[in-house]
Amino acid sequence: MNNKNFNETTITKAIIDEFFEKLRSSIESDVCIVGAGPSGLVAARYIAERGFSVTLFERKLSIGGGIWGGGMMFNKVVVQKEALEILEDAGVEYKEYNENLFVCDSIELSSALTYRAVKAGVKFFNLVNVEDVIIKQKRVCGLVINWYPVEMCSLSVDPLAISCKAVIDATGHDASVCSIIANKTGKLKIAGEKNMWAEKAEEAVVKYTSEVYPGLFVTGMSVAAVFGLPRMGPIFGGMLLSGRRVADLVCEAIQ
Ligand code: 48H
Repeated sequence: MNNKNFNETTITKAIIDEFFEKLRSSIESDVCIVGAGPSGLVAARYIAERGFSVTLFERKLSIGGGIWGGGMMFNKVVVQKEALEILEDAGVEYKEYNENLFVCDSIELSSALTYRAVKAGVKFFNLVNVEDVIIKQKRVCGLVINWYPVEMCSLSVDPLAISCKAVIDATGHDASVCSIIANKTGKLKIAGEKNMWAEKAEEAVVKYTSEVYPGLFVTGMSVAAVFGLPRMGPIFGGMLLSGRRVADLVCEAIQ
């Protein structure tokens, strides 16, 4: 049987054609987000829903960052009352634990946040590492990207570059993008995350979500790293609220 519409090479062409169309249309975006953990996923969805083009780079194979593991691999996620609206908006079910704390399933949360972002039009690139930024006239205006396996194998392969109006560092504890700017420009200081204090940390991580260098915004655990805030442990409301807050700030800045 010779069916040109359904054979191995046609399948290959379908993947290549569609992937390169997605990549080509992401070379210039409104917003680039680095890191697909809870804060990055929430930010991506809410920005895309307001009509901006959003490209999200995640260096791991899986999307969801630290959500999957819950606390110490017990795959349940705790969220405080203030963040329930975001769970409801994503269609995530939760159970009341006490009047302040609610529990949901980490698998459901990762999947739902990812699905909502995809449906909002966010273009995802997993296995892609952001290794540098473009700065012109003292403003971040793009990212330098490469396949993460290139870095893992220490291969000497030059990266590619893409441009955008705003970058969000949602890289978690690493604050990867902010660290690059701190190291290369000396214009940003990384204070370093402090010891655990859940209630204080949850409030502070939302409060300090902000633009930390022209064109560069920070959300999630990266906020704690940049501003020297305490960590909160396995409670995720602050991550969700920080993602929603950074979406508001970015939309206001680029509109
Ligand atoms: C591409 C990158 C790069 C890079 C990193 O860690 P995350 O889940 O991030 P947040 O901030 O949304 O959520 C933090 C939360 O998961 C957590 O760890 C908490 C609440 N901890 C509290 C505590 O006390 O420990 O996701 C960040 C993502 C990861 O998937 C990385 O792989 C990815 O960013 N990433 N992607 N290029 N240079 N650096």
